[in-house]
Amino acid sequence: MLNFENQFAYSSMAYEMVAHVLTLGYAVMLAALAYFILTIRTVAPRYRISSVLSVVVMVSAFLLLYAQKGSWTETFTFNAATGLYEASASGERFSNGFRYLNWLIDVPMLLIQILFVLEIAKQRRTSMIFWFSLSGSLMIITGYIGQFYETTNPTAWLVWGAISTVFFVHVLYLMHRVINDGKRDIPEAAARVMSGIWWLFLISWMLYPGAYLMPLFLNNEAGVVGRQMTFTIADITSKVIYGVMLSYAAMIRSRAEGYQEDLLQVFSIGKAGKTTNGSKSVEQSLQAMVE
Ligand code: RET
Repeated sequence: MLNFENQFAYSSMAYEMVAHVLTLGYAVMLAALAYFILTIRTVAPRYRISSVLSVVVMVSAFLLLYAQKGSWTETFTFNAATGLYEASASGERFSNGFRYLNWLIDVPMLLIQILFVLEIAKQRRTSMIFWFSLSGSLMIITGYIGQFYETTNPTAWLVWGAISTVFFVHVLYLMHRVINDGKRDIPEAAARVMSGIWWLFLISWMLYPGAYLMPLFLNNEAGVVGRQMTFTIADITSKVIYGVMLSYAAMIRSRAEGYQEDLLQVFSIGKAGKTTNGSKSVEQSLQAMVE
């Protein structure tokens, strides 16, 4: 894959900005991985699948972004004669292709995740899982093919991008409908979080086609830095902030349904002689949960 990143030589500033922004990307994924594991017990068991899916997304994104940073630093080396970072002698090329294959895992996970926090009938959930996975995957696969033509055949690049956009619009349509229907029967505060999630989703997902089209707007060093920055911002919002907001909505729903902290947590705090609510004994707390 001959992405436009391979067409330029970079000033130290541009080279380092890309290296830093890619590092930020995978560092955030690792930090968020800890967050999703540590907060899983703050939601009732029926919502935990959402946190589990966030964990899956974080692990794959961490590994991919780590590899992506390696690809950048291996592809370009400093040339003292020109004072620029240029393609290294190894012949290694920089490719965004890894990202697309990572999305193939993450996109269906992110779309399916919300179905476990909204109120939705089981049968409809199954059909939504099917359509989300199908359209989401086709959107990525067609965009992935388009990437191969980025620098060699602009028409093919744009046509595949347009085909991908058709599936993207379908995903947006499905998501809009599912959020609108699914927030009706949940507590007001959780419904408000869901409305916020819709806007976050819409804006963050639109950044990806923007990054795809970057060579059209800025076919130079600045465009390369801009594309990698856009990808990182999009990754942090569409995966991490989205996941945090979903777990928050799940927390509100859990509390509204009378869910208290997990049994094990009550027990371990109880062992130290204190209880979560300060007044009841461990036995009383456990008894209350059983009832
Ligand atoms: C492509 C190709 C050009 C047209 C469109 C695209 C959309 C990509 C999207 C990707 C979302 C990725 C996410 C990843 C999270 O891990 C494929 C760039 C419309 C929307 C959310």
